[in-house]
Amino acid sequence: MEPTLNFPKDFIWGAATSAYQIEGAVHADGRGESIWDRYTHTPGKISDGTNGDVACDHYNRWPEDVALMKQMGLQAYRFSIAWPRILPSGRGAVNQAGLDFYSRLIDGLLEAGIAPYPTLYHWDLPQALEDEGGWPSRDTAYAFAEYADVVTRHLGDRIQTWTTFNEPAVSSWVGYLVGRHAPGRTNVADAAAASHHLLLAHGLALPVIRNNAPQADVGITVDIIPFDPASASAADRHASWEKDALQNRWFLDPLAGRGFPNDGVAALGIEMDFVQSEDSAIISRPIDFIGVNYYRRNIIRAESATENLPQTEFYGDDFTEMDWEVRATSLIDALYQVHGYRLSDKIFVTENGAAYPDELTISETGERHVHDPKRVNYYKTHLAACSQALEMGVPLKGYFAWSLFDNFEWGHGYTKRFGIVRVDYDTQERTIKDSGKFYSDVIRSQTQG
Ligand code: IFM
Repeated sequence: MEPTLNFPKDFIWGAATSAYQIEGAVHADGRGESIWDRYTHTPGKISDGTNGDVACDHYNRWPEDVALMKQMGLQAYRFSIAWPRILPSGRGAVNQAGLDFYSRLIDGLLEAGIAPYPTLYHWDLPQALEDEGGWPSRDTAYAFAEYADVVTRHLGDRIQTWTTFNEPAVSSWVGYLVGRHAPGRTNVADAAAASHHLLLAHGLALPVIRNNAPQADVGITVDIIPFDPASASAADRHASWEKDALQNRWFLDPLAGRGFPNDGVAALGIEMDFVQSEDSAIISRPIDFIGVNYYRRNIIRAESATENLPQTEFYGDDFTEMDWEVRATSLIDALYQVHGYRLSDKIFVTENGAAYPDELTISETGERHVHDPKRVNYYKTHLAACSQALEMGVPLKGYFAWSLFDNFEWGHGYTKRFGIVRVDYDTQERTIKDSGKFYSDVIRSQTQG
């Protein structure tokens, strides 16, 4: 039986991308170098040896891309602004050509009847700021507030929803602890300091954005991974809780004014001497919405399992190409966890989607198709979970598919396709996949009549 979807008529239906993953044109019109330019051009960092130099060439093809969004019936487009296009050296001299690009894009979206949902930071720190210490340095938080000021002063009049950061957990832990993302550092104290300064930057930017764009909602997007203990043993529950502390509560607790969770701090085992007394009040300034990115849950088994119970919780048999379990019910858990903080009465799913190795087929009559039944099913089940979460009282206001396009998937290069629109990287041809058509049908059925 098909799951029923029951969304309110004013629910926002969108799709998401980010600057470095789609724009290309990394040397155009005065753009400065970002940490991702430096990282991708360092041999051995990206699995297929590629980079975002050209990506989906969205910088040049945006009019065609906006037309495609309109054709698909999207109501909102979540994209990110590349800091190095606006302030090539991170702070100081403003690059008007960079602002003009986003201004044209925003005008184009508005003319097409699509609401622009810009994010100020989706991981592409100007390299000049990394050279001065990057996110582990407190100065970077103040530089971000200056950048937010420039952007919202110039573009703020046409935007109703600003997001400060996308997934600070990834910037901190993957960029500065695991080193699998730019800038590729591997130091726990640096990573923790980075996480704090990302949150501080968010808090510092809030009044700046509100001042420049008083009409707009301002919020932040976190990536939530629900962790389930492998058994009911104390060891597994403790291990699972610790993961939750560092991935989820590490960001939600400070936003709620509670500071970093004690169990997370204990797990890291470092001095948190970069936290100043006034910071908590800054970080927990009120927000108008919270964005949740959800892809998967993880089952946690304690490492020292000597006193452990037999495993009772197991993964299902459905995984995406990222090796992430397909589990729509855990999206409800993620939304519930965030809702429990009562950070705001508006929650958006700002990313949700799946990578699969789909193929382009061309029919005898020359029609291009991408049949991606697994991705269709992913959206079907996860949208049903959203509908259920709404029924259960989660104030969900919108959903953004990740991603509008196949694009540069960070350390995986172009080997993982998340798009509901296929991109042929040789010709830059776009083809709406079956999942894109399915999503359009959902939008139509939920908004009309
Ligand atoms: O591609 C990324 C995106 O940039 C941030 N959230 C997760 C996606 C899939 O890995």
